[in-house]
Amino acid sequence: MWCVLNIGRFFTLLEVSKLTQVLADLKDDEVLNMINDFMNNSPSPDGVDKLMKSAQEGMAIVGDRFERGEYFVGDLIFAGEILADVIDLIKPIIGGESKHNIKGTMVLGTVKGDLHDIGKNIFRIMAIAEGFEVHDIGIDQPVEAFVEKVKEVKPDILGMSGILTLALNVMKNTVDTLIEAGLRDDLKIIIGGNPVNKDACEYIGADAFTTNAVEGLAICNKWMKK
Ligand code: B12
Repeated sequence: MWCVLNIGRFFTLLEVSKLTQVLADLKDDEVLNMINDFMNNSPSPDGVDKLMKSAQEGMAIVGDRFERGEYFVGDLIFAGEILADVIDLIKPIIGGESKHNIKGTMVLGTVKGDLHDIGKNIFRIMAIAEGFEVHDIGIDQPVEAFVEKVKEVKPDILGMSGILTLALNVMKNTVDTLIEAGLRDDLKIIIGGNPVNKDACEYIGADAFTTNAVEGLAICNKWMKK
């Protein structure tokens, strides 16, 4: 009941689990057909949130199959391409024109050693649509690149993305270097991606963490109201 009511007109519980499954099975045509149907049926914000979560669950299954040796790197690449196509299709409802008044400024990037950028890009699209000025420095970015950009832009928020476990140490080094450079005090830091959690957040010295772009945006919005 809960799912059917909250998910929007078309995207029922059944379709959500089906999306997870067809994405996990790398059935690109079926995934894109489902997304087109979704877009043609007045999607609600809640529906978009559920879609995103089920896509993430599908990708987690792809990752599990890769770990078990059932999928190979080529399958990871293909899964990434399918998800990128999904993001393109839903961009009109998760993104759009930036709001007229800039709500805040943000530096964003994926840390050194990590090439994953789909999650970061989703967050960027949403943050821009929400009225943030986002300086996305890209993937595989060393500590110095973050520090230099923070020095240059003086953002309200720094967002670091990392999907590999190794990203956590790079995030910590970045925060430590920002402290040494005297750039930490006026900066809010949020970390996002698969391996982040409360312990990692404390270890890194970030202000917040999330594995969900919608939640991340809500946190950033709250910071800008204070
Ligand atoms: C697709 C994929 C790839 C693609 C990425 C394509 C791309 N352009 O991003 C490619 C093929 C490049 C790839 C490569 C590799 N991958 Co890979 N990959 C994945 C996979 C299947 C999906 C990742 C994804 O897009 N998820 C969907 C997005 C939407 O979710 P997300 O990233 O978590 O983002 C959401 C939130 O976290 C949040 N968010 C993300 N960033 C930020 C930032 C901020 C500031 C905020 C607020 C929020 C936020 O918003 C998003 C939306 O809600 C994952 C499995 C998984 N469980 O995630 C493995 C996975 C991450 N990969 C893995 C591995 C091992 C690799 C390789 C080492 C494989 C190899 N042998 O070459 C390489 C490493 C390359 C490198 N140096 O980075 C492992 C990582 C293991 C680990 N613990 O470190 C995983 C977990 C698979 C597994 N289970 O083994 N991969």
